[in-house]
Amino acid sequence: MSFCIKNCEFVKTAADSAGFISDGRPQIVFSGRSNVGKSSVINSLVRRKNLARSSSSPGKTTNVNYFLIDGKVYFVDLPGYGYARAPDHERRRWGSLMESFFARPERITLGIMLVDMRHTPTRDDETMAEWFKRSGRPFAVVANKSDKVKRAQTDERLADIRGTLALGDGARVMEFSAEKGVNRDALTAVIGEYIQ
Ligand SMILES: Nc1nc2c(ncn2[C@@H]2O[C@H](COP(=O)(O)OP(=O)(O)OP(=O)(O)O)[C@@H](O)[C@H]2O)c(=O)[nH]1
Ligand SMILES: [Mg+2]
Repeated sequence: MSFCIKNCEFVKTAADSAGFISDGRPQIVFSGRSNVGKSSVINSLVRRKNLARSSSSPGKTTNVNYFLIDGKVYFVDLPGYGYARAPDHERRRWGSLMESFFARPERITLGIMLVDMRHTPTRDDETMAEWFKRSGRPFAVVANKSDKVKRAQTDERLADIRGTLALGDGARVMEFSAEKGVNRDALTAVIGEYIQ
C-alpha cells in the first residue's frame, strides 16, 4: 500500500485540547525531539517534499498539526521537544499540551515515536516513551537518520535504543531514513496494519 494516493492535505493546527480532532478516523501520531525528522518522515511516507514542512511556520511548531491522508486517516505531528534553547514557559506549554493530548489516548490508533538512530535516547525521549506506554495504545519506535550510521553498528544502536527506552520484547523498533527511503515500505506496512 501507499499513502496519499489521491490527496493529502494539512487540515489544522491545534494549540490546546479544544482544537484536537476526534471524528472517528484513525490517527497515526508522530512524536520526537525537535530536529529528529518528524516532518521529513511524514513527507517520506506520503512521498511529498513539503506537506509537513509547509505548515510548520514559526509559532506553530509548538502546536499539534493534523494532516488528512486520502480522506481517511490523520497523520498527527506532535510538537517537537528537547529544544535546548526553548524558554521555560514554552516547555511548560509543551507539557500541558501533551498532558491534554494523552488524556484521551483512545484517539491514538498508533504512535510512531521517532528517535535519532545515532544517539542514545535522551531523558526527554524516555519521558515520551513513558507517555506512550502509559497510554496503553500500540506504538512503534522508529530510529531515523540510519543513513548516518555504519552498517556494522546497526544492531548495537537498535539494542541501545531498545534498552534505554525499556521497551519490551514485543515492541517494534525499526531503523529508518527519511532521506534515503530506508524502510519506508516497511513502516507503511506497519501503519497499514492499524488502519484497515
Ligand atoms: N541524514 C538525514 N537527515 C535527515 C533525515 N531526516 C531528516 N533529516 C534532516 O534533519 C533536519 C530536521 O528535519 P525535520 O524533518 O525538519 O525535523 P522535525 O523533527 O520535523 O523538526 P521540528 O519540526 O523542528 O521539531 C533536516 O535538516 C532534515 O533534512 C534522515 O533520515 N537522514
Ligand atoms: Mg517538523
